[in-house]
Order: sequence, then C-alpha cells, then structure tokens
Amino acid sequence: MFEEWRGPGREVAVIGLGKSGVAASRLLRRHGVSVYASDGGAGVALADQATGLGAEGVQVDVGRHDLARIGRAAAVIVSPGVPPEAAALRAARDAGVPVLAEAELGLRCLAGSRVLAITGTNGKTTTTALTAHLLIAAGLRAASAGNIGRPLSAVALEDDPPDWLAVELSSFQLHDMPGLAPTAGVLTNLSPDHLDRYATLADYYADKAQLFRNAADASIWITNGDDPEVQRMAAPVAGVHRRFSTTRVADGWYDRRGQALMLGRETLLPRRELLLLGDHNVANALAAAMAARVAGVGLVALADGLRTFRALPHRLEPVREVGGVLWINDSKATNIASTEVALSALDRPYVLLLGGRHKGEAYTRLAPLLAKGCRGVVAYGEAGPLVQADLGGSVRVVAAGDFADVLSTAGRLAQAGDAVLLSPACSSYDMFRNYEERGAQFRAAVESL
Ligand code: UMA
Repeated sequence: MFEEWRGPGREVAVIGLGKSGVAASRLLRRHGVSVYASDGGAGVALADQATGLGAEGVQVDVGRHDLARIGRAAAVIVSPGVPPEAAALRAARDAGVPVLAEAELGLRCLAGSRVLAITGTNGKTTTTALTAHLLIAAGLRAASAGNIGRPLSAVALEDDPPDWLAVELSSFQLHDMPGLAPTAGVLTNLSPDHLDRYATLADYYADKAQLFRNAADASIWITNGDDPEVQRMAAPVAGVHRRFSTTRVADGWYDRRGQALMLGRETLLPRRELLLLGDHNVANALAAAMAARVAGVGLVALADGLRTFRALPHRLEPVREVGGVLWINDSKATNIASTEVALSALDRPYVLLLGGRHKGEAYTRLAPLLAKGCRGVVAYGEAGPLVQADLGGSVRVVAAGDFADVLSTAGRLAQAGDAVLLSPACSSYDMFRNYEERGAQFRAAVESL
C-alpha cells in the first residue's frame, strides 16, 4: 500500500486534523509517504497542530481544503467527523481518488494485532472497554482503541503494539473500511441515531452493516439476540453466529431466576457481582465476555475480570452512597432515549435531575417510566420550564436555579433507600463546557457531601 503512495510527485491527502488526522499524518510520514493534511476549521488548537505537523514534514492547510490538490492525491485518509458530502471528499470521489477511513489505515499497519471489532448504536463504548479489561485481566497484551478515543493510527505508531485490540467502530468509520476483517465482530444493538448526518435510517444501518462486509465461513459474529433489527441484519451473513440475550437461553444469557450471567450451560457470574446497573449492562457484559472468550480467556478469568470492572465515567456511574442515598452520574445521557435506559436500570425509588439545553424532543415520553419509581424531578437550565410543562401533570416537578441549587434540592427530596440520578436528557452547553464538565461537577459535589 505505502509502495504505491510513495514516489516523486505522489502524496496522500489527510482530511480533518482532530486526533484521527494528526495520528494518520504521523503514521504516513513514518512510512515515508508525503502528506498534505487540511482542516476546514480554524482556531488556536488547530494552528498548534499545524505547526507541530509542519515540523514533521507534513504540508498543512488550516481553514481551507485545496480541492484540486486533493483531486491529484494517491489516496485520501478521512477523519470520522467529516461527512461524505463534504467538498473535500466530493473532490476526491470526482477525481477517482480512493477514500479510506483513518481506522482502516491504522488497522492495515497493525497486521500483527488481532482485532475484536465492536459496533452498535448504544453500549459499544462500555463493551469495548470491558472487552479490553477482560483481556488485560487475563494476562494478555491488549488495549482498546478506535471511537472510544484512541485512534488506531496512534496505536500503530507504538513501538510494540498489543497482541489483541478491542476496537470500537462508529458507523462513520465503518463507511470507509473496505479491508475490515476482524477475528470477531460484535453488534450490540441498532436504533435511530445520527439523523443529522444520514438522510435516512436505512443509510445509517447500511454503514453499520459494513462490519460484515468481508464475512467468511471462519468469521465469528457476536450479536444481540434480543434485537430484531440486529438479527435481520446478521441473518444472511457468512460465519459462526453467537448470540447474547437477557430474555432467553442463548450462547451468552441472563438467567433471571438464578440471578446469574451464563455462558451456555455454565454459570459465569452471579448478577450481584457485576457492579454495573441495568439489564443493558448485563447484555454488554455478556457480549464482552463472549468476545474475550474468542481470545481464549477461560471462565474463571472472565469472572474475575467482570468482578473488577467499574462503570465508565458519566455513564450510569454510581458515585457514592450518602445517608442511604445513592448518587449516580449519567451525564452522558444527552437525549431522551439514553435517559429512558437509565430509568429502566434503576431498582429503587429515585429523584431525577432533568434539564440543560433542549434538543427538540418532548419530555412527555418519559412520563410512563417516571410513574413507576420517581419521587420527584428537579428541572433546571434552559429546558427547565419545558420539563415542567411536559411532566408537571404526571409527576412532582421542582424548579431549581444554578447547579448547586439543583443538587441541594435533590438532596432534600431524596429519602434513605433512594437514588439521585443525573440523567439530563439534554445537552450541557447552557451551563457547562460539555457533558464531562457537568458530570465532573456532579461528582465533586457528591464527594464533598
Ligand atoms: N473537518 C474538515 N472538513 C470538513 C468537516 C470537518 O476539515 O468538511 C474537520 C473539523 O474542523 C475537525 C475535524 O475535521 O477539526 C474533525 O475530526 P473528527 O471529528 O473526526 O475528530 P477526531 O478528534 O479525529 O475524533 C474522531 C471521532 N469523532 C467523531 O467521530 C465525530 C471520535 O469519536 C473518536 O474518539 C476519535 O476520532 C478517535 O478514533 C467521538 C464521537 O463523538 C467521541 N464519535 C461519535 C459517537 O460516538 O457518537 C461517532
């Protein structure tokens, strides 16, 4: 591949200079390829990247893409955040220049690592982190990479890359990965998402289906047996199919009566020893265990690894129990569907912190779930009045001002045995820089209670 990209007058164009583009540019330079990297955005961070890459021999444009130059490139490496209809990609396609995802470039340079590829609308980050945790806990040289935060090109730049990679792949990445052929692939679930980027739901699912593009008889696929859409997509795919389910007996399943996670007929772990809330996390744990099994991890090591895994920050993360009240940080829940998942996961009464910047969906959809265990909703931020209007008729809603007021109001409403759940169903931008900052402030406040 690098052979055909090297040579006089030849260069590869990298589009987008976030984490992915920067790592891809460095990797190409490492292999002696001339690189033209460009980013349509502007700002101090990008200018710093440009200076750093320039010093490494990369030709950089910030604030513009030279479309003619991109059209002459030997190949284009695209960052996942760049949509297919972007002018830079149209220029490449019109000129017949092959477009590859940064993740494809990284994987092609990681031929010595075996890949467990994980995708799906929800649960893929937890499943990826948990898979890597299980592999590492079992003593394998393993890491997580991809959409979870570390570009594959960055892993490929390491001196001694891991033997096993748990790779989270988004639909954006899958779109341009013609060579993807993982040792095993996991599909956690499918539901509407990213409809700001995709014209139709079918287009989004079509990118997800690219996980299976090079399926062969020896492929191993681990899929959600409870999700009809997933099963419809996986049915015609060649390979060995293993399914996980939280509702019936499967290759990996949840024995609700016996309160245990099962692999076939064998007990993997008592439910209470998995420190993650909700059935959706039981499904994630089963998927991760089945993926780690492909890498040869035995039952006892899997159970040990599952026992020591903690929730990822801001994802239904139990922070602390104070006076019998469990405070849970689910700041990552920035839409109604995510908040619904969180509410379904709770097995005790709760106070819900709901608000932030409104994203367009009505909160009334939450009313049936709230009817079951909600002691009260604390409504705050720009969306506060809407929350009150939508839910005030079905549950107790208390308005609060700044975040300190939100937390003290919640503390007053909660009783011993309850949970206080920050699962805002809104973006954070009216009061915080991002959802991480919102979650961090929640955690800090709870830790100082
Ligand atoms: N840009 C252009 N031209 C365009 C459009 C965009 O130059 O026409 C530029 C932007 O100005 C920006 C860059 O492209 O500077 C965008 O790059 P990027 O968004 O791909 O940023 P990275 O830092 O490389 O992050 C990406 C993933 N981002 C997205 O998919 C949007 C990260 O996933 C991922 O962790 C990282 O690669 C490492 O693999 C984030 C994400 O939100 C967490 N993912 C989505 C999700 O999980 O829902 C899919």
